[in-house]
Amino acid sequence: MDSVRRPGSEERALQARTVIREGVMRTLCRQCDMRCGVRVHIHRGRIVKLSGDPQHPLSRGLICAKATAAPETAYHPERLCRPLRRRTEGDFEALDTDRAMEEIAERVRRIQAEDGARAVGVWTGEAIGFLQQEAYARRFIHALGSPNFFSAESVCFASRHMAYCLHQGYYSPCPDFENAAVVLLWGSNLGVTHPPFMQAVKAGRRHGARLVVIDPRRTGAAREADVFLQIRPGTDAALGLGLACHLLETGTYDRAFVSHYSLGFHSFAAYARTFTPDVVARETGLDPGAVLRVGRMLAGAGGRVANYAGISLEHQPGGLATIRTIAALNAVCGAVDRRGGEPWPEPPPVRRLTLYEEIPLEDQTPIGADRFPALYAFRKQCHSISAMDAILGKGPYRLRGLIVTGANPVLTNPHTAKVQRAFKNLDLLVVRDLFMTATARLAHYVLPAASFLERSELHFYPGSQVVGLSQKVLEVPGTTDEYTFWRDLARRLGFGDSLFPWENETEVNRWILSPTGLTPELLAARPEGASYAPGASRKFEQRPFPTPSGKFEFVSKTLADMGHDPLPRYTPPAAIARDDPYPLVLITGARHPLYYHSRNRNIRSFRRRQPEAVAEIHPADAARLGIRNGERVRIISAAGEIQIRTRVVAQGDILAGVLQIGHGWEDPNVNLLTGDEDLDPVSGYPNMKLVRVRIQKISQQPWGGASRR
Ligand SMILES: Nc1nc2c(c(=O)[nH]1)N[C@H]1C(S)=C(S)[C@@H](COP(=O)(O)OP(=O)(O)OC[C@H]3O[C@@H](n4cnc5c(=O)[nH]c(N)nc54)[C@H](O)[C@@H]3O)O[C@H]1N2
Ligand SMILES: Nc1nc2c(c(=O)[nH]1)N[C@H]1C(S)=C(S)[C@@H](COP(=O)(O)OP(=O)(O)OC[C@H]3O[C@@H](n4cnc5c(=O)[nH]c(N)nc54)[C@H](O)[C@@H]3O)O[C@H]1N2
Ligand code: SF4
Ligand SMILES: [Mo]
Repeated sequence: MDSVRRPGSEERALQARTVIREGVMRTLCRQCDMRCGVRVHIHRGRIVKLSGDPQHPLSRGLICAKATAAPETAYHPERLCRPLRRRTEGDFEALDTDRAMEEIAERVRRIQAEDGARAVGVWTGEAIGFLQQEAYARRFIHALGSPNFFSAESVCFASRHMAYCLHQGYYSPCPDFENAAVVLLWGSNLGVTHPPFMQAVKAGRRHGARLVVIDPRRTGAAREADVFLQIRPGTDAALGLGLACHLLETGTYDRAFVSHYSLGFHSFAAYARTFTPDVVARETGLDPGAVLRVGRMLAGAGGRVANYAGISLEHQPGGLATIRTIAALNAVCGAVDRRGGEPWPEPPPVRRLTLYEEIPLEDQTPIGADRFPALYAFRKQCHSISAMDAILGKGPYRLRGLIVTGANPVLTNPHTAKVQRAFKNLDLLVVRDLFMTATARLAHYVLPAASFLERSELHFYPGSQVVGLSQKVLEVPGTTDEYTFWRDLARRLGFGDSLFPWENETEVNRWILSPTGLTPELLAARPEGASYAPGASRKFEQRPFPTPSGKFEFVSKTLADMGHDPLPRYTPPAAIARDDPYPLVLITGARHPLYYHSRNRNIRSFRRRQPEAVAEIHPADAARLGIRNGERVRIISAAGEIQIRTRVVAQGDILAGVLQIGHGWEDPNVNLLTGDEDLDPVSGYPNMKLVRVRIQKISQQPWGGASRR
């Protein structure tokens, strides 16, 4: 986002209305997916600040920097408040909402008449999350008759969700950090990415838990760890199997669990036993003594082991198998559904907004489901990377229209150049956003969206099995919330009254909650949320795992039937040859505490603190290449190139041969370097963490010279 005032954004701070004029409203923060409890302080009809809500069971008063920026975002002078339509000249003109919606409906109708409903898709992003707001979009596109639902989730946690489901039939998004004896963070800097989880880890450590951090970079979490395993990128599966090997060889695994409740243990054990300390050291580059220390910690933990795998493990061509080794290690340790381990969350007994059972559309060829059937089978996600091919006419049929909301795929999807080419090839691109983003600039219509402070939605906390309801705090004329938008479009297309019958979000929430006995009014009075199910451990003793065999499956027949390896197998990262054109390994997207993907770059105080993207580089690599700290360099991959300033980090902060660059910046955009071919064979995930690159000096460019932005 740049600072040029664009049509549609107007000095509109005065028009934004708070629901109360004075006082404090308690709600849930949605600046990230944690949904901490927050207090919104309102003075003379304006939000002045957010503070933490000490009564909230997850966050307990915690609030992070990102949340404090919410008022600045809501009142931002660049915020869109009128729909925009692209003119033939290429620029945008403002129009009223009713007109914009009617034109969009007309263009959807036309594509549908010419090529069928499946030529239209929707794409949702992290900003609206992967629950209720996303479900509106799924419901809409399904009701239209198209299976083509895409979302940022298919490069986010869908892979780990699938990996765990393959073994045990559910995913445990919130390990019991607080009661664990050992916490293992695999490529996850929790203090930055999930602050309330790190708060729970710290509470656990006060009760004696030990912390192991596995990362090629010395992150904030690594600095606090009892053991920091500075692993070679892409080799975590070897470590996971090596730790399982230690438990098997020393007879310290959970024999009762594996013999009564699992399937395929012997095949897995035979394979894991080949990951001897020598093999693990060779693959991972780790000190065998440190790995042995972790093995002993696990052996003595009595199953109170909390594993948390971060996104890096998924953003690799062997990512799904890596997560599977961690799920299997969990079972070998005896951590499955136990206090201090990884609980099996009860799903809330609510109504579903999605229509997959009512309107099965498998016969409509969901995009990517032929190549990555597991992604569709487990997550009902179409493959967002294959969408580009379909738009460019290289899919099973052409995708002609796309409605994007809460996402900025031009910056966040891999292979930006292709995303741009594809989006420019669409007959209809509608983007709903708060700001004129890189993606919105390609749209035919840009619609101003309501921020999280301007809507009310349910949130389910799987760790505590509590449901909370966020409150609408602000109203910004000209914007629409997600529900209102989909309902309006559905009505214009003829299925609104039957499938979007609720008058507003409160009525949707009432319908969703109806089987629970809870109501929106009751939850509004309890900002700390209400329990929907009591917690219980070792539920597998009473009922089967929700897997095809009813057991914990070390070996997956489901995968075998799809033509994949039934065992979680380690694939070593591609070797680097002497004279390799791309001799360095680039990790992209380590999270920054102030930025959220492409968001928050227009928060002035944040921008002052971190004005641009930098390439972290090891001092030995910098010295070898003659690169100084702060020097601008060219980074080149097989997919493209960027220019960026370097940050030569301290010895030990990153492994030699490895670079790191954050994502979400428009210039330089690291996704110009990520390609879309090196995909995980099961999940279809792109490679965003083992990207092979080289660095070139920009000759004679003075340090901090003319190109400083
Ligand atoms: N502030 C902030 N918080 C966020 C986000 C944000 O953008 N900003 N995004 C949110 C979202 S959607 C997500 S998905 C999560 C992601 O949350 P996490 O998964 O916790 O992400 P990070 O810790 O930033 O990133 C990954 C770490 O993995 C390391 N790594 C890279 N390759 C490897 C490898 O091969 N093995 C191992 N062991 N480690 C490796 C990197 O060095 C980095 O430190 O964060 C969420 N929270
Ligand atoms: N290279 C690289 N790329 C990555 C990653 C990486 O690690 N490396 N991580 C990937 C991951 S895990 C994820 S989850 C994706 C995230 O990818 P996206 O979901 O595309 O991420 P955001 O940049 O958060 O896009 C959110 C957009 O929604 C807008 N927005 C904010 N609030 C609202 C709202 O309330 N309503 C609506 N309608 N819009 C709103 C914001 O202005 C922003 O433009 O990025 C992925 N991209
Ligand atoms: S961690 Fe920060 S941004 Fe995320 S919900 Fe909590 S306060 Fe909001
Ligand atoms: Mo994500």
